[in-house]
Amino acid sequence: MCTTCGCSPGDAHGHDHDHHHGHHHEHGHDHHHHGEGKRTVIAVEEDILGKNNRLASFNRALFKDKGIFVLNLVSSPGSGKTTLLERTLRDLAGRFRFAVIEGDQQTDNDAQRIAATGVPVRQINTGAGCHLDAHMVMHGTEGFDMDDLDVILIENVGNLVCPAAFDLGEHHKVVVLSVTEGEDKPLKYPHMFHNSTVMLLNKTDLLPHLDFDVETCKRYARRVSPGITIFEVSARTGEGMEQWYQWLTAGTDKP
Ligand SMILES: Nc1nc2c(ncn2[C@@H]2O[C@H](COP(=O)(O)OP(=O)(O)OP(=O)(O)O)[C@@H](O)[C@H]2O)c(=O)[nH]1
Ligand SMILES: [Mg+2]
Repeated sequence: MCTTCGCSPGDAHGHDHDHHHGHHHEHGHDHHHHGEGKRTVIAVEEDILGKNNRLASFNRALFKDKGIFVLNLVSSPGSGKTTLLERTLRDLAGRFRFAVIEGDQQTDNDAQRIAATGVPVRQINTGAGCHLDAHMVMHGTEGFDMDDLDVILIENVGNLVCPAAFDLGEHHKVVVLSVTEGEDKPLKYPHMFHNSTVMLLNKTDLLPHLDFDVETCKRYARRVSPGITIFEVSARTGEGMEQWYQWLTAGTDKP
């Protein structure tokens, strides 16, 4: 069980796709019928997310004030977030002033990989935590010269569940799904895909070795998130990255 984000056994039974929109209120009603213990869990969850949302608003105001475009990359572990970042930073070096915030439970491996591109980076280790929250990101930005940045890229902890619930003050969540994970992930983890503006379908260079059906995956993603923008990319070969760069570039225009 996740102890840091309020995930509770009470969350595990079925809810409709929209349950993350105001679901805490609905839970409250539900659990009146089931006893005091669950109401306490709901109260803690409301409190944690409420506090996070206030800090996210603070971050959002800061990013707006400084004119910085901020993306929150989310995915399961190993989908290729850091590899995508490395290539993006190298390919767009000179076009934008970037900074990166790296979230992992342990190690600064990813921060070291980003530092090798020459971009300022802060590593946040969440320990037992399964996601970044707005407070961590607030501190993560402290070492940056915020007057000297165009784009902040946040790599969240590899986890397709909890980061969906935590607003960091970013402009968009970008979900990375690699073709080795199976087409059905958008249906199994709908909140993450529903909350993301873009899906990067990564590792397309591996498609010849797999029976992954790209069109089925895209259909599933659009079922849970009708407006989602999908780019098929390979962070390994660079194929398809240009469309992603165009989308990113468009977002930097008056963020
Ligand atoms: N073939 C192939 N491998 C890739 C691609 N992108 C990433 N990888 C490999 O996938 C593995 C994981 O990549 P990372 O970039 O570390 O993934 P991540 O999402 O940052 O992982 P965590 O931070 O641990 O969640 C590495 O071995 C990468 O080399 C790709 O487009 N094609
Ligand atoms: Mg990584």
